[in-house]
Amino acid sequence: MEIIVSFFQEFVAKFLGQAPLLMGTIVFIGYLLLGKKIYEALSGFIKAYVGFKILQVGTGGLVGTFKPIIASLTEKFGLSAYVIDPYFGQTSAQEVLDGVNSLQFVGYVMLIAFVWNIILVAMRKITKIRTLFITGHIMYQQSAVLLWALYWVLEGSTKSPVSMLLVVITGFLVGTYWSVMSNLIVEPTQEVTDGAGFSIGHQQMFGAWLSYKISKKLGNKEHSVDEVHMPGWLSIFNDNIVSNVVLMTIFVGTMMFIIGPDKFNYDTNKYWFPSYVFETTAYFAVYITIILTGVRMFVSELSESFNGISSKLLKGSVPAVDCAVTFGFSPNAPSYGFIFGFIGQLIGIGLLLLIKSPLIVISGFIALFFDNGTLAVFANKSGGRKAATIVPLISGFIQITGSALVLGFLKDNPLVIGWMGMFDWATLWSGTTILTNYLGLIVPISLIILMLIIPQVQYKRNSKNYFTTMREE
Ligand code: ASC
Repeated sequence: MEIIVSFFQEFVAKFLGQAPLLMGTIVFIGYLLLGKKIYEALSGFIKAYVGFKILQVGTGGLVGTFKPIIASLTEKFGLSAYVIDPYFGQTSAQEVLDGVNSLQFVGYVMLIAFVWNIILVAMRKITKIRTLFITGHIMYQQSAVLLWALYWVLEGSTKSPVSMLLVVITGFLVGTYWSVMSNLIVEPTQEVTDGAGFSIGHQQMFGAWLSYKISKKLGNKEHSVDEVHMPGWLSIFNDNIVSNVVLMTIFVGTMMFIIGPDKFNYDTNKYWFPSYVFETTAYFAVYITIILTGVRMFVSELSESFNGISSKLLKGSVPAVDCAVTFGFSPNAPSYGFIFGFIGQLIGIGLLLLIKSPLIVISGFIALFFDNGTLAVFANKSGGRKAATIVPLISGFIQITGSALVLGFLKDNPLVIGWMGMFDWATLWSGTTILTNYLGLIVPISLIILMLIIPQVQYKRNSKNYFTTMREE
């Protein structure tokens, strides 16, 4: 077992966790299955690889530029607290599990979950699961955080290593979540991406589905955030570069002025503070444009070549990939998500301060932007601008309050510095952890069974297109 797990961990770290390599390989195999020449398949590999790398340059740039600004803002107000950010969640999990000699069990959880996902897809005639979750870094994060949370509420007081029973149940739980939730979001993702042939494998699959569904009632999808046709001089906002830069200059620029010039490490020989602020906020549009370029490149390869896999190898199956890929289909929605998500989070933080909550939770950029940005993309598709405003506002509030609730059960270990904070983690997993604290292992076990019913209901409702077009009628 040890050897299998260490081999698998290596496979995750160096292959599954390296999205460009993984995507390139999938494209390569897909093209070969479609009967293309080897040099055509190779050219597809290169474009998918480079396309995904470009996407990562964009997302990495956004995180690198804006994360420190959010951090300085909270520092300015003397808020030191738990941070909701996937890497803060992951670090807490690693530290706590390492403290009880159990870090290696994260690999076991991930292996069980991955194999379980493959089995569910292989048996898709019965299980109705079509999606293979392949976002490697998220697979690790989620396995680690869930193992930590369930361990702490069930076995934490023993201070002994995680029990094998819990490792196995967590593995099945995580694998069921990957399979069921990425499968749930197939149809909405097909609508959002105009049938690009992939699904989302990330931290807000349930949230994005919910967002897509309730947004139908919240607004009009014809009034898209990407087609704002303003009259007169306002028509400059019709361009997503202009609107992103203006919005971010007002919003993030204000934050930077509040933080003050002395807190920024910029070259005063090259910049006045306002020109530095403008350059920083303009980077938002720069990175969004980079993301769009990368997404277009890799999606066009993936959607064509995956036909080879879904027609020859795993009939009617789709890969579930990083949420940032959807940003390429709605360039304005992520900024709506970020801005209104931030306001929602501020209201949440305000509430915690007001009720003198024993613990304060503060925003991290990744949850703020990637999570709410994704929810806004799905909201916009079914409910336009109005939904893309309301959904992130509510989601931001939930991210703070839901995370504060679960941290109340986990904070007694001094190694804990934060929680994931993404929508599914502030709702589904926060709730599961709290219920497990009171009711025990029966909660995760029941959740596995309950989740597996969802694809059956989906299939009943849409059996005609379920394994073919994957689009709602
Ligand atoms: C996460 C996480 C990241 C980002 C990235 C968004 O949850 O761990 O690195 O979101 O996947 O593209």
